[in-house]
Amino acid sequence: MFKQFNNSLRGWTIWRWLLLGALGLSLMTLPRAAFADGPITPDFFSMDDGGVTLANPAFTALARATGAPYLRTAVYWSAVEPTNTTPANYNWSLLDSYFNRAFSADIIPLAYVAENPSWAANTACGPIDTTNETLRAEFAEFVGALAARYPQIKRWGLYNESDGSRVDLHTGGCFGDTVNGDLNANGVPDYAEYAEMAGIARDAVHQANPDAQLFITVAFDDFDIPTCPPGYTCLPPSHFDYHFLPNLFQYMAAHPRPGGAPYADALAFTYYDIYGPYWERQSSGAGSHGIQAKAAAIRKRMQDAGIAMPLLVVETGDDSQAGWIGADGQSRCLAISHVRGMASGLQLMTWWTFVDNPVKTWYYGLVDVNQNLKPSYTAYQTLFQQMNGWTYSKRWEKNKSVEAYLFTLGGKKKWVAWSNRAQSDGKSPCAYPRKKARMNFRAKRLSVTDLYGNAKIIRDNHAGDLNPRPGRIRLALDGSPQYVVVNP
Ligand SMILES: [Ca+2]
Ligand SMILES: [Ca+2]
Ligand SMILES: [Ca+2]
Repeated sequence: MFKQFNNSLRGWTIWRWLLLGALGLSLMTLPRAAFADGPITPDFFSMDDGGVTLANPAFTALARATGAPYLRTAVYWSAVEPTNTTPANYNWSLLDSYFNRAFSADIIPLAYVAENPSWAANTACGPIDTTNETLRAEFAEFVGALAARYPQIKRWGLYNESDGSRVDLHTGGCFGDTVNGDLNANGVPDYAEYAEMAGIARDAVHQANPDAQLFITVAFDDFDIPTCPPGYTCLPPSHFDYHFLPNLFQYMAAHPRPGGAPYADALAFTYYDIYGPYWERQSSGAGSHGIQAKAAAIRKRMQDAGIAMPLLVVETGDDSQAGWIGADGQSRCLAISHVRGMASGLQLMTWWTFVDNPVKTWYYGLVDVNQNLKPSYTAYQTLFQQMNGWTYSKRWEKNKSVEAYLFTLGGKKKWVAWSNRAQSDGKSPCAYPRKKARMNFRAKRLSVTDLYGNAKIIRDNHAGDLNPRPGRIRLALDGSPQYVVVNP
């Protein structure tokens, strides 16, 4: 997260706001990269609980009505096992109560483990001593007990933004210490201990629930000054270690696990569009946009190390009260980032957060604290309804004019398209209204749904068709994605 976090605790959760033949000249069709197979399903859609959503039945109902089945929540080890004991004696009551609210509302917690108890580690956010077999067993016992107790939960995360380099900022993970890289002073680099803990947690999760998976998490942005890469703007309080992720991959590659088992089933990262232009400028980001460029940068590092893991996003969001974003800009960013993520083969994306946090002056929510729906709420519902069941096919671009993604379902073709004539001034490029552009379709009719779900039919050579040629329909685009079904 690019903003400084000063998370206070609330209970055991983190208060974490924590063409069809597109026609025209100078067209470029880009090849499909290594994408996830199959259609977009509800499993793709997640939002951040923020420590408040499941606590309130009205918020919970609103969250579920977006279509997204997941709410990301933290599980504090320190709250469940404040003193070392056995699972039968854990403090399950708060967690049970919070998770049962989710289950009864047909919501699945996207849960991640955080906050070490003081008996297990010398920091809440960093490593246990992974050279200590007893502590390894205690950690396995805890994670295994969680996975066994909540079999509905199919994805378990390990800390938040583990590459954090500052204990004091309390962002949920601090394995990226750049002072000596060894917060627990056991002579083992903390990135190696994160890998070890992932391996332990993965085994424990799989043993307790063969259907469940373990993901690891990094920010891999907002880099700190000691590790700041060339061309990146690193300003205080930036606090993520640029070297953590490549070090982690190299450790995993150099230390194969028994039987060739992976250290984790997936890698989660956080994404904020202000960082998109940096990733687009990297060689790995050539030809991709925003979140795609960051995914490509991570995949490049995995490839360099000789390992492979699916990717998911556990935070992406934009603040509707930021002057350069606004309510409509937030909606545009939501749709653009998600569709780009679908085209990148991400397993899941999490909108951060579902509810505003005015205490922190964070207005990333789809709803405000009074349960009023923001325009972005409708944009999310529309995105879900439009994309659920559709399979990504290809991207189509008209250089400096159109950015469009083709999805298919039952022989039908749906484009999600917007103008790519964006400004670039160091802010979130996804938010801008963008200059007008046009896209041509070989069609007799188009069903066009706007960002907020307003639908219309455009017939060849009738109102809305900007192309007088029969059999061709030309549609006006701007910065707001439109969902276009060809000959519906
Ligand atoms: Ca124990
Ligand atoms: Ca260490
Ligand atoms: Ca026409």
